[in-house]
Amino acid sequence: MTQRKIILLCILFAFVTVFSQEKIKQSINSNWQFYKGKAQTTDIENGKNVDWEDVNLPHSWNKSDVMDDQWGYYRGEGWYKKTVFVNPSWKNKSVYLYFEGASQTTEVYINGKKLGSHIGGYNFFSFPINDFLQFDNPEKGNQIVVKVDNSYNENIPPLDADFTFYGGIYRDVYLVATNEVHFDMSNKASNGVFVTTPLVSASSANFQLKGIVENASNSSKEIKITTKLFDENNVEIANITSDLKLKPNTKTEFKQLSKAIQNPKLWSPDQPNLYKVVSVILDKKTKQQLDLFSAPLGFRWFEFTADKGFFLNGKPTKLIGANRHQDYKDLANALPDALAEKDMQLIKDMGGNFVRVAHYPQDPTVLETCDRIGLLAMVETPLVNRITETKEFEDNSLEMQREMIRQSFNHPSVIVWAYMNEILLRPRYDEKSAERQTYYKNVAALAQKLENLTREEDPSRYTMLPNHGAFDLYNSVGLTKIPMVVGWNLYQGWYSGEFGGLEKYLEKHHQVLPDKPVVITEFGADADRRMRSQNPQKFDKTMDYAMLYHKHYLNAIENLDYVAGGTIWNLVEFNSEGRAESWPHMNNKGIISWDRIPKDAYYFYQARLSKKPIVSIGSKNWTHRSGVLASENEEFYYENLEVFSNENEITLKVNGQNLGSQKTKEGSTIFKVPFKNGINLVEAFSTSNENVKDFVSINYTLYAPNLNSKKYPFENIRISLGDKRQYTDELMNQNWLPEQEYKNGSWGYVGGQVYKMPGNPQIPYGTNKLIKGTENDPIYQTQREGIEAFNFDVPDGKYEMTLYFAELVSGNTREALAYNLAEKSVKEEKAFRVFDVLVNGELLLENFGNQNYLEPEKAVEMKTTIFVRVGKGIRVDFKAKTGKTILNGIELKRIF
Ligand code: GCB
Ligand code: CA
Repeated sequence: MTQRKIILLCILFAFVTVFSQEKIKQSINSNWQFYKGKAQTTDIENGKNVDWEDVNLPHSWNKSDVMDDQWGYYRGEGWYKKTVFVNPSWKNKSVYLYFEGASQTTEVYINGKKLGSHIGGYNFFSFPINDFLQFDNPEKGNQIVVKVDNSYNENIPPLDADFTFYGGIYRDVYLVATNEVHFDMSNKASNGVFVTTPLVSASSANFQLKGIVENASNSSKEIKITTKLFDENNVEIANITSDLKLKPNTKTEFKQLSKAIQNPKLWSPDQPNLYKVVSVILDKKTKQQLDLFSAPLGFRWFEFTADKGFFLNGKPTKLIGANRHQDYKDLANALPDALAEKDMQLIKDMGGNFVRVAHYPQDPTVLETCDRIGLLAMVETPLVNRITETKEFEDNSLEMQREMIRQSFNHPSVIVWAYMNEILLRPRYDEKSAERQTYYKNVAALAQKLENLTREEDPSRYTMLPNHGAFDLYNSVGLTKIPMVVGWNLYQGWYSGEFGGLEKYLEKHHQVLPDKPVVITEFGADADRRMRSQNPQKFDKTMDYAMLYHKHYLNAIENLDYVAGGTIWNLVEFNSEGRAESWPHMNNKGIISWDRIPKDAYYFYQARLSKKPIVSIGSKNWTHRSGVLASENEEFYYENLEVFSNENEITLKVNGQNLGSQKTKEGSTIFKVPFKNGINLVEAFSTSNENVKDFVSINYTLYAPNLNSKKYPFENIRISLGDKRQYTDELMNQNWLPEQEYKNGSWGYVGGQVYKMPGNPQIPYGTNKLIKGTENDPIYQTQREGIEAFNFDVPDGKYEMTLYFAELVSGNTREALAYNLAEKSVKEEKAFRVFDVLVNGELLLENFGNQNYLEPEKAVEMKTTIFVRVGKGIRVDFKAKTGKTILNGIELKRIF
């Protein structure tokens, strides 16, 4: 070997040792056995009386029972079992078993001995396992048994919330092995070293490390900790060393402060410049490298003010983004990391700069991604709606907050630690009772403890408490004074009042609490992507009403200087098993669907917030539509089509024809578009740059108002009774039209009223009850009561007609939903109705009603064929015998 080669090799070796001596981590996600149910630990260990199912992690046992027709989902025990084979060389290492999360209590056994347990469904946890492993018989391996339980527990938050408490080991699990001398692995599953930036300005900055080194060996050690800072090109910027003497079996604290770094590259959402902190423990005697710690470092400073909002690195910055729930269609909360990463990218691509990780800490990928792509973040512990006034509840709450802070400490994206969401929404005890007052005091006392703990754990960040819109209550209980920033979840124009109530509410905050910075931590409106209306109404759950809502809120957030920012509720649709909705079990306020398809509101925000040129045609995924012409002589059906864009002017082409150009205003412009029957190609582009464009093909079915039209020959039609919206059945891409009154030559109902459920003042018509036996709940949830007839003036021929019924009055009382304060539980009288249905004078259903087919809240669909002769058309008569007649939907199809 030449000398040059030797030098080269040495350099290579030095490089490799600096970067490769991190802890050994092995995920052990594959090939677990799972059993859902109660069991004895010994039976699980011996495999007796247990029907195993093969699963991989991440895993949840609530993937399907949260969406079925039964209320409730499995909340109980689940058992996992796996044999792990540890490297024989690990005998002289410290080995840990590390969980990124399991919901909600976990007990772990190894080789028949209890290893430990953890409380809480959303934080990481780990255990040292050396004393439990066997190394003598490597082929035998080590049996790990994990019992997870997601039962309700009055001492574990969250007690009650508008989301589903899925059970399972739903994040990654690892084995971790380190040398006996290592950075602390027993500090709440954090990485044992905490990085801060005591001084930061545009001209200079420094950083500090605080941590613990553990010596798990039986001999004393002399070590050197070398910490280096590298920039994005891996150029070394700073270097700190400390010498430590470690006694056998001890933990030793250390602290390092760097010199000032001149002109640091600052971290911000626009320029997420990340440095790398790398610390290495060196054995001074053997020169062996023992452990390595690494963390991202972003130099940034920030401030919340009560009059001018938020500042990042000295610049006024409006925080705008979204909340994120962690579940996904068909996966429950057990998502691959890539999907968590994708959600953050969706906020980024929308032009957002902020995420509220709510209502609980999430997968580590979330904050890793925020650091890297540039999103500011707030994270919170899941104390939601109410507390339990016990020492145990308090201890668990404080411990969760402590775990959260330590585990996510080294993420430059994090600027706020929060706790308690809408904690006064469902207080205990009678409103006027003395116990209620004591309860409020206890809530405030717990808040104060969480606040103190947070400030002590991390004085470098802000604290926040997000409340529901009951200003005076929170203020009088003291919850607006305790945190550094107050968050309000505001739904004016949705759950309550009008849009303008938002500004009034914020103005009140500003007047009464002139020194308290404010963020709108939630705002949103349900948007069922299957429902549209050209005349949207509050609470009709159409995509169109939600658009109006978001437009108002974004303007308010941008225009009010003292408002630091806002986070949309929610980035994504999420499961809330107990929700009665147009889409049962779902909260569809997400601006992206449960399977991550953006809705119009997403494109609207993108047009308003993104700096990239955007042109997006609205309602892109609504590809099959219907329209009723004013007369059969017309060629086109005119409908509004919105284009979202941050370009100045948009040109629209429909079926190759230029429809002209329109200026955009506040991120959008609405064209009145002539649609022909059949496929329409719509193209929109920026007038000044044709390459910034979008296109969509929309299949229109046009109906002539007269069903005997030669120009638009009748084929089929679907009508939802008691409804004002258009509905799309997603399975078949079929449209349902809103009802209309019968006119000669056309179709429609005769007589009756639109059904409206008592007890929910917000729903403009229909009900929100879950209708069993259908995926098309909205068709059944709306109804015409007391209907006398339904007519189709179709030409002669053979037809198939389907009638859709559901008894909406059940006599069951369901508790009003917690988050909807206007909703009341109403005890309904059980309905009793009997009626006949006649088709063209002949009895189709005799004495139809609750005593036979019409069971409460169940879909009843009935098909019949009709031969129409001598120009009589179809006349369906409904004749009441007892109670009122009903009809929920009707469909007609021509056979020949
Ligand atoms: C809220 C809650 C959130 C709910 C949301 C809603 O204020 O904080 O958990 O999901 O309202 O959609 O009702
Ligand atoms: Ca209906």
